[in-house]
Amino acid sequence: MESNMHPETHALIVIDVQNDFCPGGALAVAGGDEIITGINGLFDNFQVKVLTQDWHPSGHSSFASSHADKAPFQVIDMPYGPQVLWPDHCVQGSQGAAFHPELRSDAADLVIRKGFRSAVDSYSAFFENDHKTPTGLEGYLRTRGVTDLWMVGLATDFCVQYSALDAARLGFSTTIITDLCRAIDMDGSLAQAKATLNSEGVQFLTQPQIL
Ligand code: VGL
Ligand code: ZN
Repeated sequence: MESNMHPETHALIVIDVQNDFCPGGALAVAGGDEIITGINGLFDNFQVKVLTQDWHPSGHSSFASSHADKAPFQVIDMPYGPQVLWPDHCVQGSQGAAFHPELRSDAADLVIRKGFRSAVDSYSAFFENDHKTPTGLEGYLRTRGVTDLWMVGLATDFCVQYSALDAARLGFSTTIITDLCRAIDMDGSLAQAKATLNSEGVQFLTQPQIL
């Protein structure tokens, strides 16, 4: 066992490192592929490894194309609150929904899919955007005795942020490894995310600080 191996109470949570969020993809995040080598290295330091996968049916309600006269990145009111509309992305079974081919996805213990209900989006790995419907990840982590989460992936200001906020609120000690994330950053969303995460007790570290 490596000397810098985390205990089995710690989990690495890799958020949405999928083709559509990487350069060339339908909802590309700038530099999204730059984090993959670092994430691959981290798999060797964690005994609990979870990947999330954004996994939408075609015609999903978060797609601008599902709404008349709406364009990507506009915001609409859904029954559960405001919802940003996105280009069609991560359609179930598509190449865009697949993990980036360089990600060591075979190393994962669990792949948790989210956003598969047509009427509600799911940014967080724990709850859908109604903040009520669970994905099941909390139960998985608790039954494995996990208490501390280390989060990396895409995008810092959307799925990473909402996953980390829910994790902290559920009582997990939660750290975002900032240099192994990349942001969409629309209308100041990254600065807003950092402020909210700080106020909810989520910690920020960089990969060199944890190795
Ligand atoms: C994400 C927008 C839409 C993400 C997923 O992974 O951050 N963002 N779906
Ligand atoms: Zn999505």
